Amino acid sequence: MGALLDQKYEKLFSLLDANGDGVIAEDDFTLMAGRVRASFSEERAAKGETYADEMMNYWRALRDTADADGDGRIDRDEFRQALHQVSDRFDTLIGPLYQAGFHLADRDDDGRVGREDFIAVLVAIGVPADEAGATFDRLAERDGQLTKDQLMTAATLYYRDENPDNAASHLFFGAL
Ligand SMILES: [Ca+2]
Ligand SMILES: [Ca+2]
Repeated sequence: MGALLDQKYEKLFSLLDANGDGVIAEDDFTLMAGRVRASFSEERAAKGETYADEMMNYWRALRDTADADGDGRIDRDEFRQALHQVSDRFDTLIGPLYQAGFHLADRDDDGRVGREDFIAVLVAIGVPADEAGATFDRLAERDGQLTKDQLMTAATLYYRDENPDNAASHLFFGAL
């Protein structure tokens, strides 16, 4: 695996280790799911639930792939190896999480997401607001809206792509 993918997976690890204890475990996902729910009003409670459910599905896929000794904890090395495998099944294991995130941010269900709503979702999973805003600005159209296709393309590249030219995707979760 190349250095760029390693850097991106390291970034993901630091976000997913929400309680910062150096391993990824179910409590990290419970914590993040709670933050996402807390960040969005009643109006989006159902979408927040779906997003939290997809987060847990993602966790289970990681655990089933990575946690060879079954202790429920995934360290950095296990995570890197597992993510490589899980990424090969992006459409079924990871894609649904990003789709749920998009729908959560798409407040009026018109298939486009504005800047503030995009930032709110990324902030809820631990990305600083200024970096989330920069991500949006790199990905969105000039009219200030992001489509699901744009989001899914960037997400797919994040997990798989090693071409340094695709910086808008590589910097999805902020600086590497
Ligand atoms: Ca942790
Ligand atoms: Ca919208």
